[in-house]
Formats: sequence, structure tokens, C-alpha cells
Amino acid sequence: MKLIVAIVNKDDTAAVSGALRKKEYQVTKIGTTGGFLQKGNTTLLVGVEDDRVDDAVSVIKSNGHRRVVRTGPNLPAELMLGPGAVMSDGVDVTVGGATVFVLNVERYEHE
Ligand code: 2BA
Repeated sequence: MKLIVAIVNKDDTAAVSGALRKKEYQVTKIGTTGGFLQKGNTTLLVGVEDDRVDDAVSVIKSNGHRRVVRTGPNLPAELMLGPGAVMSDGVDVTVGGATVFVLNVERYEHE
């Protein structure tokens, strides 16, 4: 068994989780915040049998869309420009479709 952890844009959450449920995947949604943009996104947890992982990931990818988002002003930019650097204007970044991690599940219990 695997646990899929998928971070999707919050505007795609309903489409992604709806498409997963339609194919009888069980989904848990967690409201999360991206560390870079500091904007809300959604993390989905999906426990699946090994032979359904590829299908579940393809459902997630086909319902999560890439989009360009403008950051707010005064974005800390130390990673790009060095210590203490801040970008006074916003910049455009491309976000998503979906960021997907597939983890091995050592044990699963469900009463
Ligand atoms: P955020 O951290 O808010 O990042 C949003 C978008 O900003 C990213 O889109 C990427 O295009 C850009 N970005 C992130 N860090 C950057 C940096 N240091 N310099 C320049 N641009 C940067 P995605 O890559 O599609 O990521 C969407 C969201 O997925 C992220 O939101 C974060 O919540 C999550 N994520 C992505 N990779 C992750 C990872 N390796 N571990 C944990 N969460 C991750």
C-alpha cells in the first residue's frame, strides 16, 4: 500500500477530490499554506493499493492546472539574491498542476 501526498491549488481542490472520489479513492483534505507564496493550497492524502497508484496520480495531474500567480510585494528573496534581500515589486511564478509524493505505508489499520 502507498500513501499519496498531493499538494494542489485550492481552486482545483474540488475538481481533484471529486474526480478521485468518483473512482472510489478515499481522500482526506488538509488546508495548507505554501512556504514561498504564503497562499492557501490544499494537501490531499490518498491511501491506495500499489496497483492503483499510477491511476490515482494521473487523476490528480489531469485535474490540477498550472497557473501563473503574482507574488505580493516585499517578498523575501534571500535564496535568489543573498542575505537580507527583498523584492519590492511582485514577480510572476508558475504554480502547480500538482506536487505529488508517493510514500510506502508500513502498516494500515482501519476499524
Ligand atoms: P509555495 O511554496 O507557495 O510555492 C509556490 C510556487 O512558487 C512554486 O510552485 C514555485 O513555482 C515557486 N517557488 C517556490 N519556491 C521558490 C523559490 N525558492 N524561488 C523561486 N520560486 C519558488 P510549485 O513548485 O508548483 O509548488 C506549489 C506548492 O507545492 C508550494 O507552494 C508548496 O506548498 C508545495 N511544494 C512544492 N514542492 C514542495 C516540496 N519539495 N516539499 C514540500 N512542499 C512542496
